[in-house]
Amino acid sequence: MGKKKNISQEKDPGTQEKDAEKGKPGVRQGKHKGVHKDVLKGDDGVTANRTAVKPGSENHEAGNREPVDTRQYTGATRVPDLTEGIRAGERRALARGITLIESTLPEDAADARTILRELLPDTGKSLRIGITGIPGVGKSTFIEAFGLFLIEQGHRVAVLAVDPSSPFSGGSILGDKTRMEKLARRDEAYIRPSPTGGNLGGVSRKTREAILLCEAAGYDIILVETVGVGQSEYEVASMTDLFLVMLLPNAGDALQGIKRGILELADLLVVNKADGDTLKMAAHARGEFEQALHMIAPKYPGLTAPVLQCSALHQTGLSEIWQSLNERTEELKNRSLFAKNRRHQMVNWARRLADEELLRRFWTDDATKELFTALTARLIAGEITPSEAVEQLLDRKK
Ligand SMILES: Nc1nc2c(ncn2[C@@H]2O[C@H](COP(=O)(O)OP(=O)(O)OP(=O)(O)O)[C@@H](O)[C@H]2O)c(=O)[nH]1
Ligand SMILES: [Mg+2]
Repeated sequence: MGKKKNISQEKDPGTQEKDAEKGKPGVRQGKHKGVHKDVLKGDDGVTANRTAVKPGSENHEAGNREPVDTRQYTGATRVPDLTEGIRAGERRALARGITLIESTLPEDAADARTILRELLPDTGKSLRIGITGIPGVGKSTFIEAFGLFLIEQGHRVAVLAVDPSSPFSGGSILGDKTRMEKLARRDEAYIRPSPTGGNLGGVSRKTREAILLCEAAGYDIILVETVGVGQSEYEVASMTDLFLVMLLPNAGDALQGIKRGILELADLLVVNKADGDTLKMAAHARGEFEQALHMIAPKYPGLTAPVLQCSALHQTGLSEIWQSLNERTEELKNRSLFAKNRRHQMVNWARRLADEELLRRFWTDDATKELFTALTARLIAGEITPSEAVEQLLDRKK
């Protein structure tokens, strides 16, 4: 572990978040550095005092934190009770387990790893569905309607989100908890706000691990929502079995600014708001999207994604969507693509974690930091080129 620098002062959470957004490497400051407390509505519906990790503080700075006593929210009982509670489907245990995963304190990280390892045999049994679409397309309305529909079919549904732009208070899914009121009230549903880690990699990791815990807790359908900021759709597509892209019924605007790459990842396209004045438009849009899909490479050769329409508001078209997702799943399983996709996802993810850990270790190494400072001075003085600096940095030659 390298020398630690005090960069950010202890501030009110709002300021800390702003700094994190600006990309300042917020590092230790007294006992709570890198961490702030906030009061959140717990997943069990109880307002709990949660210690939250400051957004944007993982990655390179991950090792630069002193432990903060987290037992106030994770409970004095740790690993064995939590694993058992999660396995028994206790919401409170699940919420605490995920909170542990989201923490970046070293002691919590060790516990989180143990829990994940213990629960590994209980994971993997769900259908993981990613949902994306531009703001206002109706994702939240859809998830509430579809979630309730799935519960009626006898399923247990967990809703997670990857939304790196969502800070503590204003995150879409956090607000959605009130919008998904009916779903949130059901025992068969579990809705978790987007993790608060500011960078996409961090949010992605936490969501991936949260999926596993939800599976161990018996949720057999996991819905992962993303509004599609930056690369987040790719992240969600790379952690789910099926990827659903929601679209607005304005056909004229053919692709609605949707990235072409996103359509290539889609297992199903759904034109929402097929109701009232926009019903006709939706039907027309559906045709247009079908045509558009023929011009792009499908996610799996020979398996063009279907295009359906629905009204999340009036709960129509939901059973067709569910049927289509089931048919797609069957098809993928018949072609052995379902398991293959998961294997790929797992291996790619392990590789990415390795990449991140290597970078972190590299940049927190004292000798590297020292040499980099020296090289920076020489760079600025025009004595060496950037590539020479890199060569020296990697070979550690002065
Ligand atoms: N007519 C109609 N309106 C809908 C439908 N689905 C959603 N809406 C409305 O569209 C608006 C946006 O819906 P949301 O569910 O909040 O959309 P979202 O995609 O979650 O939006 P963000 O969270 O901002 O990304 C709301 O006013 C909804 O009532 C639908 O099927 N038909
Ligand atoms: Mg929403």
